[in-house]
Amino acid sequence: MAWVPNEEGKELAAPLPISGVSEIKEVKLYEMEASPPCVMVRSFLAYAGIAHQSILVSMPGKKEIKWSKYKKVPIVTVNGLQINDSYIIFKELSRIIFGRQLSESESRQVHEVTYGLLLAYEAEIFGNEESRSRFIATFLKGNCCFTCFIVPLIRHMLSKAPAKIKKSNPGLKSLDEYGKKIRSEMAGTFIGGSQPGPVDVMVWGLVEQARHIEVKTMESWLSRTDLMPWFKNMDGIMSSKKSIW
Ligand SMILES: N[C@@H](CCC(=O)N[C@@H](CS)C(=O)NCC(=O)O)C(=O)O
Repeated sequence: MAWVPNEEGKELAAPLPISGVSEIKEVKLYEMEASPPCVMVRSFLAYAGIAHQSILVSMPGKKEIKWSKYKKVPIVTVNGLQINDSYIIFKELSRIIFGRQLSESESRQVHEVTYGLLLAYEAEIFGNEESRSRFIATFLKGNCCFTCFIVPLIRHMLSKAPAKIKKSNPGLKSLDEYGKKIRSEMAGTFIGGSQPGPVDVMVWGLVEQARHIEVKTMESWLSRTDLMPWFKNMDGIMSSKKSIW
């Protein structure tokens, strides 16, 4: 049967016909370098040591994903099969990388990071003029030739983002509420237990994105939510992996 890519937030019609990392022949990641969900997915590939080709998608035309019905990033293709949305990408790749289905609570946490923590973080950084500018500086990599007209356009779009995010996610909680919940659910040294699980990599990716664009939002969040010791352990592990930048 022909492969059917998923819609945002929707499960795949069928699982990837791949059961282990050794069966992965080719991975392409369509992304924007500083986009938080793209950074999370890139972190996961780095964590698992899966080589991939990065295709930077340029705004506003997104010509690199003209072929796709789904128009957001990240998009991943594994052996030519397309998966959309960091939530589904994490769920699907977790099965292959960890060699098991995620537990019900892990799946819920992966969902809560994509549709909670990540959005609360975006609403916070895009609601602040200085962090918006820092984001734009990194975001424009890969769009250089359009820089002149793109900067005001993206600046305008991003300034509207917090209101848009809150309107489409009326139940969105504060960054700290998500952090405290994660802290209270930690199953060991890591969120996933004695070893990192997918949620550890996702949250590390968000903190790393903030560090890369030089905003303090996540660093102070780690202190306020008592997650700094966790982060240091996770950062130690990620420093032994291929850089995501
Ligand atoms: N739920 C999706 C959200 C993806 C998303 O909103 N991506 C943004 C970049 S951070 C995008 O592609 N925006 C362009 C657009 O919406 O046209 C995920 O987690 O992957």
